[in-house]
Amino acid sequence: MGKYELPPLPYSYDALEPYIDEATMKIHHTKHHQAYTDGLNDALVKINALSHKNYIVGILSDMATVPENARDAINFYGGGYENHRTFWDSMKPNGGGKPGGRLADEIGVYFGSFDEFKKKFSEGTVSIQGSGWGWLVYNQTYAKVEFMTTQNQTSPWTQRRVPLLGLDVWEHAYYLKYQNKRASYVESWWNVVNWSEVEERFLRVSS
Ligand code: MN3
Repeated sequence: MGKYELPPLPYSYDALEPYIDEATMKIHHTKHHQAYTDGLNDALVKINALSHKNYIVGILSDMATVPENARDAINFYGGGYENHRTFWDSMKPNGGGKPGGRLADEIGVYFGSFDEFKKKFSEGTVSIQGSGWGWLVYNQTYAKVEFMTTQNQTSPWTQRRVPLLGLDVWEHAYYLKYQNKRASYVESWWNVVNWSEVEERFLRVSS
């Protein structure tokens, strides 16, 4: 595995306006995501990356194999690297609406309805103490979709869950436009969700 590089955004910095502003997107991508990417590369050097050739998702899925002195760093920077990659791909201009197909059925089965899912996701994510992420994940052991939150940059992969949709509620993700109003940010964010991408992810891991 070579060095990780900051993945390009699949749209322009102002593409998610007015829901997520250009300045926030630019800083979030070029400064914060870059810092996680750099931190991941540094952490991999420390553990001798040659012995950990898997893509970061494979490493996060099997943290017990990571030397203890680097586990926190891999969890944080590796999680941050991969979480943000998932996050950018989970959004698009003119997004929003609802999922269709088999994912819509699954959400109906496990959350009751799309509206109940949305309520659970929003409330659970808004109420994270401090920094973290809200997730729609796939639990491959029980073959079901679930909502979960993680603290800081911990990835669902470390808990044997496949991330399908993730929402970053670190203040750096919304403070410029929404200040302390995390709930307003979360409510706006639904307008940029890229459901077709989330559906594809679900189909890849659930069949
Ligand atoms: Mn972030």
